[in-house]
Amino acid sequence: MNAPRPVTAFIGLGANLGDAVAALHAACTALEALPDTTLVACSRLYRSAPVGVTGQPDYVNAVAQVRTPLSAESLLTAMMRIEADHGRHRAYPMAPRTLDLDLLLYGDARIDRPHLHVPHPRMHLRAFVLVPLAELAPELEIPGAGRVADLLPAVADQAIEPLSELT
Ligand code: PH2
Ligand code: MG
Ligand code: MG
Repeated sequence: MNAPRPVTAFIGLGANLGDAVAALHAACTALEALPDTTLVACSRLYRSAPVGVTGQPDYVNAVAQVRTPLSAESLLTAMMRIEADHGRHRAYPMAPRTLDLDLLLYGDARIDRPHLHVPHPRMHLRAFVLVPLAELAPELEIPGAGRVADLLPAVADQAIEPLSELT
């Protein structure tokens, strides 16, 4: 049987509990270590105000681009293992987290399964996804939502800033 053809996927990284910067760096390293997977790029790290929840610490967010022969399901399973390795507990929906990895895009696939929705259904509404993604792929078309750079103005009111270059 032929080896599966590699796909370009984008993964959103976030954390707002514990050493978030260290968790995001470690997550990028762990993504690169996945079978036959290349970490093509990782955006800068950003500090962002929590979206959709109140009374939580700011998040650190980034986006990683990988090239992988793993299926979307296998990639998701591997991402959940990386979250668990970093002490992720699912206390309640939207609870502060030590590491959150979200599969944003898997090639140009549109996937709707109970635990896997690709493109991520809210990614085009969130500055903490679009701003780091625009650093890597401003011209990228999000299936069903539009071009990344064109979606930025609508989220310009959401607080987000790059962390110092030294982190
Ligand atoms: N993740 C959430 C909910 N809200 N807000 C920011 N700024 N960054 C996140 O990663 C984030 C969020 C649920 O996963
Ligand atoms: Mg998330
Ligand atoms: Mg998640």
